[in-house]
Amino acid sequence: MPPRTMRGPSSIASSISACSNGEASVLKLSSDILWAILISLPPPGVVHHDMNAPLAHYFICTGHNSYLTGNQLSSDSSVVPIIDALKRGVKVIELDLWQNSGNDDVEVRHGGTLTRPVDLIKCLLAIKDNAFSASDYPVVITFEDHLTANLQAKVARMVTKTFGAMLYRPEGTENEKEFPSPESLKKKILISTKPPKEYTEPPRTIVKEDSYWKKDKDEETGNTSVKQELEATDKQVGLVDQDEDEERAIPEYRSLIAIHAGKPKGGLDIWATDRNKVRRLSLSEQELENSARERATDIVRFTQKNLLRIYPKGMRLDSSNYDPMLGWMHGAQMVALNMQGQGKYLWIMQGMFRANGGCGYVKKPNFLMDENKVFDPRKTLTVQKILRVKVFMGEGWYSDFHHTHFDRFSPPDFFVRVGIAGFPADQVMAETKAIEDEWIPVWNEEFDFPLRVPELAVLRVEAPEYDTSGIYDFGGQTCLPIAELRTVSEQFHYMIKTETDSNL
Ligand SMILES: [Ca+2]
Ligand SMILES: [Ca+2]
Repeated sequence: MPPRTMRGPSSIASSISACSNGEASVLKLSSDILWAILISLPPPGVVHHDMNAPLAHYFICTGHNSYLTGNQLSSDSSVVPIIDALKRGVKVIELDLWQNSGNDDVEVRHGGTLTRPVDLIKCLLAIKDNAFSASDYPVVITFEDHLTANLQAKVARMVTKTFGAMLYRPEGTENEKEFPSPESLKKKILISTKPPKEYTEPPRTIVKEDSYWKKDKDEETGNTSVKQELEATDKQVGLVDQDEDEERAIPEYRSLIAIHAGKPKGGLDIWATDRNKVRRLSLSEQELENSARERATDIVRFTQKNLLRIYPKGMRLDSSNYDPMLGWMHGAQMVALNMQGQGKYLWIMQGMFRANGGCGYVKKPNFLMDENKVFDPRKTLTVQKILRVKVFMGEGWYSDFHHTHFDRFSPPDFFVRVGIAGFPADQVMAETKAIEDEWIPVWNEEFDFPLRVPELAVLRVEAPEYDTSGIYDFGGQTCLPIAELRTVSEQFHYMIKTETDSNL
């Protein structure tokens, strides 16, 4: 999606393409403060969290419908967004598997929509080649599988052949008491999906595609399709050797699954934990919101051992996003955002995953892992820290943008929005005054942000360009994980390098 420009013929994208590294430094502080920030933010690539805890102890950078190039209804499927995501540190890739029109191969597409497919094998090869470009820590592929047993067998062979020794298969028992650590899974690929046994009785046949809205509701329950499968048996003609292949297919496919997904059956509580096995549960943002009202501590307890994935609700056809904080503050490891979108929630996610060297895994704060005193996100908390941010000056626009990009007849009028994304009580945005007609504005304003949960807080900085019309040009933004910033003096100072390849 090209960046939305507020007005004027020249886009931010074209301004950016003139920059050698694809981003521009548009806000800079003086050289002594530059030094301060260099020692206070660990450099990219330096992993400094303990990586030996089970996977459930980490927030994992997660994409939703990773294969879509644009909106959720009619855009193309392609390996390009998968490769981009992996290069940006996404470590959980979602693929929706469907049979192709010839019923003999597997393709990846957004079922029930007009999105065009891409072959599964291409996706697998793209993942294989790019899985570890951001870090060596493991990549999880979540399959949303709408396949017949024959095709599941085909997927099993394809996955095994493509990844070979890279594929992590749990040893011994199928069910693990806890997940392995990212450290022990370096350079490994993990498959996560529902085990086929749960929904192969009655025999699995061609499944009618759920409509997108229906799918959203039933996506992860695994029991959707049984009724529909029965209804669709008349479409079964053309499948060969169903029974024999099916028997072979199930163990083959099942043995691929490193992380079992699904909801407990038989009316059991979805948040029930089992001492002897761990699993992955997947909920829409809406389902999480609803459940969090009554079950907040149960969710936090669940996520101490099990994995929770949150996905955007079905109404987000434009690939927009939701606030990832709700998931994170309940311990959800895989908060899946549409990576092809834009906007503040994606920026916040990018800010969060700048932590820990940008390796795609951020250790959850200790308070979320305390089994004795389970954290209750609904409780009123006291302020732990006050973050003081001084917005000093900005520089770099003059060389990075055309001189009439912002205002046609005068230099630009930048102001800065600065604030906090995080725990609801910590969320706030403040603004500096606009400095009129200055390419190198000096604001020199200070802001104090009281933080109740500094561990989850992300500093947001945006630099809009003011206009009397009320429609502001985008001048740059950045988000930084506050947990990674160390105090270097009585005051916090930031040299802020913002990115101008996004829109407000
Ligand atoms: Ca102006
Ligand atoms: Ca202006």
